[in-house]
Amino acid sequence: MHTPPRQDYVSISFAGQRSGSYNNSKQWRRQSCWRKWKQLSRLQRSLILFILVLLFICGIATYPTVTEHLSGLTEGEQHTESNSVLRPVVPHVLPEPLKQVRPPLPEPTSKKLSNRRGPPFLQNRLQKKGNASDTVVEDKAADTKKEGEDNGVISWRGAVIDTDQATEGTKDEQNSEDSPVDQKGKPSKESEANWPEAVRESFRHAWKGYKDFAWGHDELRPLSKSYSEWFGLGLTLIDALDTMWILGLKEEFEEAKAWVATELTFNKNVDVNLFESTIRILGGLLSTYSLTGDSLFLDKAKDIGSRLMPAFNTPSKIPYSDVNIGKGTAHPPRWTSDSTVAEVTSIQLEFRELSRLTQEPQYQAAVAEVMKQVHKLDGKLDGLVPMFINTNSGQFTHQGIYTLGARADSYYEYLLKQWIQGGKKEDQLLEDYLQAIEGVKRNLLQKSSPNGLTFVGELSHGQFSPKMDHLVCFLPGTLALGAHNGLPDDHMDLAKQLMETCYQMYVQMETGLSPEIVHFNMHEGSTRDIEVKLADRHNLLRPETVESLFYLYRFTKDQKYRDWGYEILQNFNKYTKVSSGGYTSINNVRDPDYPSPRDKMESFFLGETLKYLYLLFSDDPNLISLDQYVFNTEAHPLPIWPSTV
Ligand code: DMJ
Repeated sequence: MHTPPRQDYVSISFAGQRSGSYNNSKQWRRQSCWRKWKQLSRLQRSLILFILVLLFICGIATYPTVTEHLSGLTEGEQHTESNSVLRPVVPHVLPEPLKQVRPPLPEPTSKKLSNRRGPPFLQNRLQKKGNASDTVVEDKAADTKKEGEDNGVISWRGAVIDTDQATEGTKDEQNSEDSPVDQKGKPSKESEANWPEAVRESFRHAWKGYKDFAWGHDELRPLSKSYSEWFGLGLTLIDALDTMWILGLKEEFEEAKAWVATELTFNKNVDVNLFESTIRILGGLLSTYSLTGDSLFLDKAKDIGSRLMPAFNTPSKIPYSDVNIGKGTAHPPRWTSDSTVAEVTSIQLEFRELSRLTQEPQYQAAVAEVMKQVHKLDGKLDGLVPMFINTNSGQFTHQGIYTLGARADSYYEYLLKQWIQGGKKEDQLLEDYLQAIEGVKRNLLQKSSPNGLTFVGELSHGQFSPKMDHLVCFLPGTLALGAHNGLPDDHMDLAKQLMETCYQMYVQMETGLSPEIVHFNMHEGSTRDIEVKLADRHNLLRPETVESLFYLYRFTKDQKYRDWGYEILQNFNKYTKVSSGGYTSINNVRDPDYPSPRDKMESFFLGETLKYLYLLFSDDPNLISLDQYVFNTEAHPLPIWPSTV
């Protein structure tokens, strides 16, 4: 191989043009540049690349806001998820100022004054919460073109609105008698009575989008007025069935049921994720059967349940992550033979219930075997489990990392809930749960600075990281449920502390919506408790915080939990509602002017988030009594088994 002679000096002179007549065609220019580049020595090329990288880094460092916008846009393109509407302006529940005077709509050419509300100090609803109306958008017209061409314009509140609705906000501002905030700035009792109806309204709006643009498909893409497929099984429709039943939306329920009866088939050559299809589809069908008694749903549950069983045909009996429900074959992800610990240990409530209803023991036996093995495994830390498990060896892999967030979260939830489902008899489940909570306290629990928020961090090979996923916000609810079922009182104390933290993850953001992940400050002298990295600023309409608010309210009757839930609902309406129907995930919870819609409505927004909000606001404690039902991790209530003793 010929190696060019080494040059000990740097010369950035380019070789002269070769023969051949010059023409200014794109191709000629491309070839010419490439030839010149190749004529440079390696040192010259490295130097040029180094300078370019340096310039790039300087550019990034000098213009953080530019990079922020770029990041938001890029992410939005990659993930394409959902969006928001001009709703009647629902004033914040936050009571100051007593009477909110809203500024007029900004001129499209106005300069951006500020994007931030100042340091996110510890807030509560008695403090004034700045909102989108404090800010004036600079590049509204550009944004409008970019994202809203077909859907209207980006409103001054960051929501996407229809052009012909653009006066709705001012109309609503005039109707101050509709305000849910009374003279003292507290939610008035009268208005609070309307909160369940507000959730029903949100559901109807989400359903309208799904029905108009995504009917029978997995997920709505509300901005593009289309849909996305994951399994091709009408995921949102099935996930939402029991929510419609619980919310009393009879008409909507009946049309969805007709689709299940006539269109839904599982005889499809399609790979589905075992965990996701179990919690959303099997769980949704079982729950709807239990609420309605309609055998249609049980038949469908049996069908999908039996089609998922090949996942357990592995050397270790720890199931594969994916199953082809048409072919009856299963496999791990392409890149590994590992499964996720949370996934293989959070399908038990559903398969156990399927066995009980069908009197066919194989479903329960398969998932019980998984629990039995995980119970005995080495590699736990004080009851905390690693995130991966190998389907060949049945051993934990990637050991030494412990989290209550993604990939481990619902393992802990299902220990407690299986124990409750089975009538509190399975001691091993309870022991594992209690040990794990002690493990959380010993290894993952810390307080932030300056305000001492209690949070659950992560541990990686002995190193503590103050990172907490929004997913962890299921924990206050689970702890409270345990305490309600006779577990130690300090579980309830911890639940309350963590609930406050999860609320702060919302209220300290400029949109009042939580990011996907936060980092807590622990150093003395920190000026704020919560930091959010650029890549973590998205909100997927997740349910965990409102789920926990529901449990906390049910067990304590403390009004603040309802108020917090109502604030969150208002902010979903303000920043994620899409005028033509549906709600969207957003990329940036820190920018109320442009939260950057992702054009996707996850099925759990209807399956979980709105259901828990409705139950939080409902005055009927017997509407899905927590002494009769246990919610699966997708918010599908399954009956607690009647005692046979
Ligand atoms: C849902 O599918 C379930 O709640 C699951 O346990 C976690 N992820 C989503 C919601 O965030």
